[in-house]
Amino acid sequence: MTLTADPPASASAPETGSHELPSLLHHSAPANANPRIVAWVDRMAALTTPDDIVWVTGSRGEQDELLRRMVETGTIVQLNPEYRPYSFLARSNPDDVARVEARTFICTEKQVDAGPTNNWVEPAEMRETLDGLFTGAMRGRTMYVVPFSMGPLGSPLSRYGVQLTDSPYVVVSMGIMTRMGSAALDHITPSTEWVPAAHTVGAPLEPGEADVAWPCNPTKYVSHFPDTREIWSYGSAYGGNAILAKKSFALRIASVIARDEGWLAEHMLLLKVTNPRGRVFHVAAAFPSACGKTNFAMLRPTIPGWHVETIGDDIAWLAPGADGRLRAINPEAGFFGVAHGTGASTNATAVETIWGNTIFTNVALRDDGDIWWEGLTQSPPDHLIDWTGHDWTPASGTPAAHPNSRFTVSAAQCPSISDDWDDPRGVVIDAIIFGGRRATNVPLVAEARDWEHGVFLGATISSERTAAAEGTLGELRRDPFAMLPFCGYNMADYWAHWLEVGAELRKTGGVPRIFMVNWFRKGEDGRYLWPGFGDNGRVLAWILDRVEGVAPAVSSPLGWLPAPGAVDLDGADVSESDWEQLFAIDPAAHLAEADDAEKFFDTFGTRVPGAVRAQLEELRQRMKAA
Ligand code: GTP
Ligand code: SPV
Ligand code: MN
Repeated sequence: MTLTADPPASASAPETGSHELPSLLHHSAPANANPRIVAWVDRMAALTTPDDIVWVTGSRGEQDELLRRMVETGTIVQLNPEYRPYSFLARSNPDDVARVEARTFICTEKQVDAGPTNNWVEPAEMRETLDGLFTGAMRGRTMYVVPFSMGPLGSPLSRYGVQLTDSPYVVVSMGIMTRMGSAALDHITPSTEWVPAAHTVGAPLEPGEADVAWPCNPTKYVSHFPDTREIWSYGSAYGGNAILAKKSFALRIASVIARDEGWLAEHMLLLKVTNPRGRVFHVAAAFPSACGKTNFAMLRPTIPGWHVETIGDDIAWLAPGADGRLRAINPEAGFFGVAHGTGASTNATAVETIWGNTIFTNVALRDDGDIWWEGLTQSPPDHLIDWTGHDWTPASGTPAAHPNSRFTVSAAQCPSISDDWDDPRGVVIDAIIFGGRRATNVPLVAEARDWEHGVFLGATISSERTAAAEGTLGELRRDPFAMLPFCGYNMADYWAHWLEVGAELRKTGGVPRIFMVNWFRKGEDGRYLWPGFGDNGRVLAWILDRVEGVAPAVSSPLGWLPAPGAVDLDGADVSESDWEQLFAIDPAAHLAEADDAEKFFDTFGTRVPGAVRAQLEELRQRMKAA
């Protein structure tokens, strides 16, 4: 394992001798702290000039104190403990409500290494910009030093990082989402690789200036330096923009580490399934943001005999194990789940998970001090305080909760959490599923013909844009492997890497089967053709019966489809004609999609692997023959 190069002294210059550190800042590091972390913290403190530095331990007392102070400053309100014990509501600045993809950058030396799907700025230029923005950015605030582990502490699959932040909200969120604090710091020995992640809300305070509830800056940068494995984030305190362990580290930087080391860092949920015969399977599934990963990870199958347990809901790290099989861990320790639309009929497990000890962001506040959002219950309360802090009634005509409102809660609190969810060896993956949100063309389920075809299916996912990121809702866009906003390098190289990992696994017979699903196909009347949610267990059952070799399938131009009667629809509210429409293939529409996929591939030029191009040609041939 290689060592991380010393992070630069400031964004732009390898050394910063010019800033004098107040002496109090020199002495705040724990005695056992890695000297390179201490040196980096000192340099960043000299750049950002906070009033104070706190090394976060992760203790309960520390969390209490942070929450208490945030209540005092109005950043959060405590919910009624009778209904929602030890839980809080944060209302963000209305201009800071989702990931900012247009402000997310991959700064490689050469633009082609970031690829056409990433925003790119030359590293030296980005360092100069960030250096300017970070100068004095923490004035009047506390800089928190947040050591964290992604993955179980001490697991060979885990990786470490240290985030600096001036947002106590982010500290508490990191405490839920990662293994954070002294225990993580203890694991970062002088020979341990660790990723520095600098974060500021970009809202320095003048002496005596009163703070606002949700400090942030209209200027935003979420910048990544894959070559030096650094993250710098400026101006936002929301979700993936600010909880840098999540998308910035565990996907964008980790995907680069994974490419170099022969594993995969993916936007995937992980679940464990026990079938009626008692056989256990583990499944990884990639769906774009707000397309049902949390729902599927917490699935309660409506068909009897099938039992699902949760391992992760957003990110999976998959690595070929010593036994030649693909093993996966959930690198996170919590869920940052979509609140809006989550209710007893769609995800009862999530509703049970958030009984208490939960931070809610941008949901509505009930008069009794509990929370509410559209979809939590069938009918809304008569009066609420909406996510912007204003009075709301059902007549208001605006959403009470923001469509990207979220809950932050520990994974261990989930009633369906699997007992192997934090197994340091990871779980063996039996099937990989790709999905998207498609009103047309894409069938409910299909099985890839082989790994190469599966990589092609992943590479050509398109999906309707959701509220998880800023942009035009519903717009159809390519979202290969659900990684469009999260791949830290050229997406075409990433496809090549997937092909290589498959070739490696094939040598040992450990290559998992690949499937694609689409819960969102609509009829001509605009209604969903598939009931979804718990009924998705019927599709999962067919997938795992395929893995076991007991489910019949028929060949189609798109791959293997369920043979008539192979999916158990007993008790499902699906008409025969809806079922037919869910699998209808219109060759002309697919040929048009193939042309669109080719245009997309062409934006990557010669980097697209030959095997992926060949799959496109084969698809065309099959569609023309259909
Ligand atoms: P990120 O956390 O943003 O990565 O998203 P996620 O994929 O975990 O999203 P989540 O599971 O929270 O999905 C949110 C949206 O998908 C909600 O609006 C759900 O109601 C909807 N959804 C989930 N499963 C289904 C389904 O089977 N059918 C339909 N129609 N909607 C679904
Ligand atoms: C996503 O957008 O895919 C999320 C939410 O999981 S965030 O952490 O904000 O990126
Ligand atoms: Mn996500």
